[in-house]
Amino acid sequence: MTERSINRQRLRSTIEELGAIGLDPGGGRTRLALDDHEKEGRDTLVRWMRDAGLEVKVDPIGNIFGVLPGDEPGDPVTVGSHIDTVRHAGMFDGCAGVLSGLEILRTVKENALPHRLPLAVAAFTNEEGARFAPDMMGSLVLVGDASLEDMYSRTDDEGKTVEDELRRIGYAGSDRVMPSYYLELHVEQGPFLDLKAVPFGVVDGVQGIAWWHGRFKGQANHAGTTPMDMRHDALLAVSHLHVEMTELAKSIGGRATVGRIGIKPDIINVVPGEVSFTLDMRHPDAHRFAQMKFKAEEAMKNLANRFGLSLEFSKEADVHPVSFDKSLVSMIQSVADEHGLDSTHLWSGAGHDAQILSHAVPSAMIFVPSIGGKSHCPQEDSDFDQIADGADVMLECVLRLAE
Ligand code: HGY
Ligand code: MN
Ligand code: MN
Ligand code: MN
Repeated sequence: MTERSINRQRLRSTIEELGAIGLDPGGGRTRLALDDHEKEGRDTLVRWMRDAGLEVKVDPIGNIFGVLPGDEPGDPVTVGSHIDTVRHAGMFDGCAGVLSGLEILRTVKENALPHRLPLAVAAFTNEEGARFAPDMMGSLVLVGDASLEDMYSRTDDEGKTVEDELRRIGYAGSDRVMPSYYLELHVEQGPFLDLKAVPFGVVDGVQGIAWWHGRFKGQANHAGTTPMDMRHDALLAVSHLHVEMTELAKSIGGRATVGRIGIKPDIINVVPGEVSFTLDMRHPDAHRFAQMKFKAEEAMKNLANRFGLSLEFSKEADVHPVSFDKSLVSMIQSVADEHGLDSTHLWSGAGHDAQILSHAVPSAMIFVPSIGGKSHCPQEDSDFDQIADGADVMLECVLRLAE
């Protein structure tokens, strides 16, 4: 290990220690944004930041920053990601990036590596959107793409608001930190690097993401007495929507997912009278992305008419495809080459805070392979040495940006 390389064992142990918070009996861990387990994760991260001698700052939407002052004042070169998870998640999604960032700042401080600008490691609030929509909420508020008031009012399935939960866990801060540059290390969460057996991904951009919450309302009725042509079956509309959007996505190289449905009255011998659903649509090309969004809402309306249903829906997220800063992308590429790492370029299928930060500051990402291409499940797995290799590249980039 040289002074310009991170402590691999310490990085591994912090990822494993954070990964043990919120463990599920059936496998994986769950730290939904602002719940008690995520608070425990936040408290642990803040303790580590303080032990490392960083200044801890928390902004009004609960984004946490650990700051290492530079020779001069200024906006910090920032590395980060998120520590909230989906349900039954792996231990690497988000955490690999935050803890690589923490390890980078520890290494800089311990070895007194020179940096004119301040450095920061960030953990953004509610990147996943699994409990409160939209996803990437903390970074959206930071760059001004979402208002604090609107995000504070968002509720979970039990009607609890973001504001109440932030205050309850003690993370409604008043600091304000705006990065000068933003880099994010993340596991790929898809199969591309693993299938190509390439250990390092240089990310060119992130595809667009749109989310809808919707509800079809028809007529609950008797499963035995109601003729098929006299039904107003809300589940039929959701089923058709799922098939139509799947076929559309396949035909134009996008992604479509119906991740949640709620059936009422949800009884074996009753025609579903009301069905709530979510729809997640994605595409890397701006025009195709716009086409998918138009087709999604057109299909919902057509299906409501076709089956004699009422329809209500709201768009909960709408983030355009982004290309990362070209000079940062080429810096990452050349540092990876200097480190002798075999690398390849790719686009991100998953949304990331870097997608949002890139609206305000030069941003870019490093990907580490996901073994078997799995993520958002207990089977998520990555190689700790490959994560450490990525962190070493990010350390070098951070030092060059801050010099
Ligand atoms: O949905 C996403 O792509 C991210 O994991 N929040
Ligand atoms: Mn993530
Ligand atoms: Mn995720
Ligand atoms: Mn991310």
